[in-house]
Amino acid sequence: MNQLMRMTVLVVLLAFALMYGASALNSSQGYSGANTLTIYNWGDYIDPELITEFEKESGLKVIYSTFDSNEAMMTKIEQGGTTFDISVPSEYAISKMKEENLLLPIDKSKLPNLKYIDPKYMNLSFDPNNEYSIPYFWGTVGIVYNPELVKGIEFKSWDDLWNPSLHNQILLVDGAREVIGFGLNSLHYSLNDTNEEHLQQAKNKLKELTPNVKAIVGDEIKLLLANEEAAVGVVWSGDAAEIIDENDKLTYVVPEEGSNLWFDNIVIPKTAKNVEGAHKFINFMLDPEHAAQNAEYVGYATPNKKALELLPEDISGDKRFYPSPEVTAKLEVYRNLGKRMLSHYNDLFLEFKMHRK
Ligand code: N2P
Repeated sequence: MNQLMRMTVLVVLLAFALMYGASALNSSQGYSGANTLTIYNWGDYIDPELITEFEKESGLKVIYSTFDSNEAMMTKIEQGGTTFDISVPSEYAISKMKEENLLLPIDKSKLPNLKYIDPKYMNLSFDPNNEYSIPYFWGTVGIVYNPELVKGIEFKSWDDLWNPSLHNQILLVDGAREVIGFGLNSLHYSLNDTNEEHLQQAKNKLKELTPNVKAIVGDEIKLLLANEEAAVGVVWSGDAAEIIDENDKLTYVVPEEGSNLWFDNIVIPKTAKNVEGAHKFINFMLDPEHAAQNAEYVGYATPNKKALELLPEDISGDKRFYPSPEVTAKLEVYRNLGKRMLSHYNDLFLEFKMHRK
């Protein structure tokens, strides 16, 4: 080979390497453009058929990835290098992301289906006028349990989790606010408490729960409980609904000391490359037929009034998953406690997790 040919081969090889590198980057970091829509959602939080249908209807290719906590999602978006067009944070995370300038405003003129949302889920304090977020699902945190395996315990109170007969029988949702929150609630403190002494008390009380805790897990919590691998779980309401759907021996309660009421809304992160497509997707999910299909599939409570009418009565009338206003009035919504306090909650949760090892 003469020198010129060698050079040409080298240049061609280099060009291929660059092209390969760029496409690898595209798929791993969710680069999107006019023909794609990049969605970053909670695990098990959409009926996959709806994604296929949206792709057909819009002509967009959906690139889908999932997270299992608000904290993980926020860290990823804050770090940059992603191009998510859609995400679904909970209320305190929306408030924090707004503060950090991580969200784009929603253009409501592009959402004709917004009229189907029940006004009681609009204009909540974490996002006045829904400038940055549109209701997706709502729910509670509570205890799912198998009465056959817990010898008469009815789980009226969080304290029932500490019953010594539950040795190695409890699975916990892997969420810092959820676990520290029920620790605080069990002591009759608010789950937004920032008093250091109360937080230490909650952490110490949680440490005493350790012998009863079998594992702290993500979405696999549903399979484990439905298969009776453990008798009790601290879970989000819709996960409980799905578990009970699989195994109707189990039931779900929200303890009487109080618990968390949460709202997950769809947002368009600042990283979006397809803002037009993001609005199309939000409007698609607001369609009552789609919202009903989605609620039936994932088990969570829909804020879409028209969709609720379309759901079978055994779902929409189930007070465990659509609690009455009297019950929800007693529950607390997480407040955005600020960056420092949130990382303190994360540290306390980590300490609790380490204590188990
Ligand atoms: C779905 C998780 C629900 C999120 N797997 C609760 N905010």
